[in-house]
This record gives sequence, structure tokens and C-alpha cells, in this order.
Amino acid sequence: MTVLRFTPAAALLFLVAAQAQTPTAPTEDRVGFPEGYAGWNLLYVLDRPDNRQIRTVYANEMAASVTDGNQSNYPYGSVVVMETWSALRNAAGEPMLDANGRFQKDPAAMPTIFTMRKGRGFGEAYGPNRTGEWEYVSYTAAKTLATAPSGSFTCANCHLQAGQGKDWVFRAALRIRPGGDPISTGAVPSAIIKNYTYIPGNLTVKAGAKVTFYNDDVVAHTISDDAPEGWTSQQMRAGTGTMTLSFPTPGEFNYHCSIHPNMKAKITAIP
Ligand code: HEC
Ligand SMILES: [Cu+2]
Repeated sequence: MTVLRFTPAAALLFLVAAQAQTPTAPTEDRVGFPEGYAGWNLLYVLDRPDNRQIRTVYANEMAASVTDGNQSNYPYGSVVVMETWSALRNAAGEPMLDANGRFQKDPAAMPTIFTMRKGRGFGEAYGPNRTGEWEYVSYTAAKTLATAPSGSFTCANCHLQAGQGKDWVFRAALRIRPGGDPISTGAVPSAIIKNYTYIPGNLTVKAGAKVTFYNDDVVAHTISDDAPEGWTSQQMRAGTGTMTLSFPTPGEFNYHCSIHPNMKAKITAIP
């Protein structure tokens, strides 16, 4: 008589085998290289300090017709492109900022072109990683595949985080508005506003530095000089408003919010 015993070692083998299964993904490229994307509608430019990249995001006319980033009605045919580009760095490896406090593209680098397209019935092949009717591919500047459809489950799996409410598009709410509205600059924040608080409340910078504020609160705020007749910013929109201030000379800048006068903080510029 043989006794089949399910040993812990067998259980482990079974687990390993189950994990080794590759998640499903489309096998054919239905996204297509986005010819002429740099001339499309600019949605946002995000400086990514963690991986030292500039991410420039464009939308074709259909995707750009969705002006509210929380709307889930991107029409079929919508294409969103994110061009990722390494930032120019100094000898210490830190991004070199331009006159506006923004990262600059490294002219020696080549971009990668992340592309998502929505189509009727798209996305089914992703199975549990499906994000609505989007499919994903990334391309090199030479228009070859960087992430082929078969590997694009990684894209879908991560974009799940953006959620159905945004139709799995992460940052459409960062849309750059025409007319010089300084919201949504995508610059790296040196200070944020959260829960009616400027963070940090006491910031010390070197004279010559630029400080970018990011309004991460659910209501609008301003930055207003405490000095009588002092300068005041326009309202920074909830969630997306940004503001960059320069501190060319040493000194103290005490400021408050004109809407909530008890919000107070200070920036000290040292030589
Ligand atoms: C680890 C998570 C992750 C993976 C993997 C990923 N993305 Fe994204 N993607 C993001 C995030 C987060 C953003 C928003 C910009 C940012 O924060 O860098 C984004 C932005 C985008 C955008 C601009 C629209 C938007 O959502 O704001 C496109 C297009 C895009 N990704 C395509 C792709 C493609 C194609 C792949 C696979 C080749 C991919 N992504 C893989 C997280 C991911
Ligand atoms: Cu306020």
C-alpha cells in the first residue's frame, strides 16, 4: 500500500510553481507608436526627484477632451503618452535646476515613450490586472518596443492604484492650464500645505534659492507677506496648486494665508 503524504517541501514547490506563472497580457500591439505626440495637448510636466526624471505627459484630442481628471469617461481612441527623460545632473548626481527651479532634460539621454490607448473591449487579456479598456506599451525613441504587450501587465497592475474613478489615469488633474495659471507645475515641492498648515513651518534656505509650495490640502490657500501692504499670491488650488518663490538676498519672510489668517509660517534665507 502506498501512502501519499503532502510534505511541507511539496507544499513549497507547489507555491513556487504557482508564483512563477506569468500574469496574462495582450500578445499583439494595439496601442501603436504615437506619431507626433510632442505636438499634442500638454497635460503636465512632472519632475521626479526619486528617479531623477522629467515626465512630460501629452494627450491626443480625444483624451484631452476629458478636462476633469476625476472623470471616468475617456472616449474610445483616447491616447495618453508619457515621455520619460533623464534629468541633467551635476557632479554630485543631483538634478541641475533651470531658472524656474525645474529639472532640465539631459541632452545626452534618450526618452522612453510610455503609451496607453483606450479601445472598445481592450484590456481583457490582463485578467485580474485589467484597468478598464486601456492597453499599455512603451517604446524607445527609435520606435522599437521597450515594454512589449506581453510584458505590459506590469503597467496595468500598477495603474490599478489610480482607480476606476480616474479611469486609471494617475495625474490628469495636474493638467497645465493655458494662460500662465501657475497651478500644476509639477516642480519638486520644498514646502507643502496640508490640513491648514504650512509644512515646514520654519524653513531655512540659502539666499538665491527657490522654494516651491504645493497645496496638498482640500481647500485653496494663499501665501501672503505679513508686512503691511505686503505681496500676496493668487489662490493656490486644492490638490494641484503650486507656487515658486525666489529668495535672492538673505532675510526673513514671514507669511500667512489671506483666507485663513491664523495660518502662519516663516522662511529664513541665510547667506
Ligand atoms: C510602479 C507603477 C507604474 C508602472 C509599472 C507603470 N506606471 Fe504609468 N504611471 C505611474 C504613475 C504613478 C504615473 C503618474 C506620474 C508619476 O507619478 O510618475 C504614471 C503615469 C503614466 C502615464 C501618464 C498618464 C497618467 O496616468 O498620469 C502613462 C501614459 C503611463 N503611465 C503609461 C504606462 C505604461 C505604458 C506602463 C508600462 C510600460 C506604465 N505606465 C507602467 C505608475 C506606473
Ligand atoms: Cu488658507
